[in-house]
Amino acid sequence: MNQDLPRSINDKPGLIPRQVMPENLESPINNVLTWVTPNELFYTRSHLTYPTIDMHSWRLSIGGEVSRPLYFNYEQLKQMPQVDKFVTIECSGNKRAMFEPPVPGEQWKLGAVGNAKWTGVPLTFLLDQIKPKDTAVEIVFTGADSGIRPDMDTPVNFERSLPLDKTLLGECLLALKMNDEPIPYKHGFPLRLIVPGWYGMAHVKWVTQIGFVSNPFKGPFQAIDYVYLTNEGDYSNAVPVTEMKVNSIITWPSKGEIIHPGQHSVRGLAWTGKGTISNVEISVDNGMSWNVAKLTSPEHGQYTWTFWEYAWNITNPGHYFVLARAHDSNGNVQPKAAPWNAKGYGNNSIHTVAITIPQILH
Ligand SMILES: Nc1nc2c(c(=O)[nH]1)N[C@H]1C(S)=C(S)[C@@H](COP(=O)(O)O)O[C@H]1N2
Ligand SMILES: [Mo]
Repeated sequence: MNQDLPRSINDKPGLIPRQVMPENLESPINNVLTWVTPNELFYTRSHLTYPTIDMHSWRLSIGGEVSRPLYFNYEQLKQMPQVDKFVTIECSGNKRAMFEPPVPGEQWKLGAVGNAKWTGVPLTFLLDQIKPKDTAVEIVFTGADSGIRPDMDTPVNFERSLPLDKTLLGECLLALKMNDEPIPYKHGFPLRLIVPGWYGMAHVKWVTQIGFVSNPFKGPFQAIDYVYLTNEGDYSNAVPVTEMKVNSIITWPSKGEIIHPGQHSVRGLAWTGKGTISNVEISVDNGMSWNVAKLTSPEHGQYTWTFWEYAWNITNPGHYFVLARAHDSNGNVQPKAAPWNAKGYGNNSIHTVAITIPQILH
């Protein structure tokens, strides 16, 4: 291309505010070009004001329905065996802004998702030192952040439970590091739970308490939020939000891009909760025909996203719809339209990007 061609304008990198108080920031996903999301470009999702962390008195307690509670300080946790895990975390509200009809809540577009290397103590290393009573049915993880929810009068902490499922707990980490740095304050310093394969809400930040409980946990971040509701306010068929669904996004081109004829590479990311990404297909004719993309990540194991790429030779000017559709190893595939739900979770609809190939005659 030898002529002076108008350049397509993309956003400058930087987090995108979706709510100021509490702070919710979206990742500029089209401009994050690395497989590991840099900490400063990782999205932030917080329900309450940031906690005060006093490292002099800080400790992790493990108690509840146990024969004897245990306490650990930060130094003790650092001395324990450490494991690295690359884990992609997607907020279940990611792509909420694309639900039709619109739903209330943070209007996340594509960037409430990131991939990081988490380093910490395997959860079972700690749980193995505990004797839960036979009455225990779940484990509740409590974050140090607390505040008033619009729908409740008294302050609550951010708390979530996990079932006593050996396989699931065996994958979990209590992370002390994110991408080789102490976990940044906004991402849960000094300790955060990592639940590989689950949507973001399970990965409790600022963890200070782990409690075995004898009844299914019904805290507001478990029983009011993070449930799929087919009808607004009707909890009779509420289904809890757990594992991530198979999903993908096109990171290039971005929406509205002007592209000139020639050889181009459509690029993006794909991930799933359970299993691995087996295949990503791209359509450049609004879904009439599909082409297989190449998976190009340094590794594509479980729990992390994969890069994909598709070589597109553009010859004809016009308006195009570019679509990406990911499949996982459990036979799941992204739907044309994810089931609408009142709180706007789990939107894994096929991502469509409209672009223009201009006709410029010189
Ligand atoms: N203590 C605490 N943990 C939390 C939250 C929170 O508000 N408080 N938000 C959850 C949600 S909904 C998501 S998507 C992730 C976001 O993690 P990040 O801010 O590090 O991206 O943290 C989860 N853990
Ligand atoms: Mo979330």
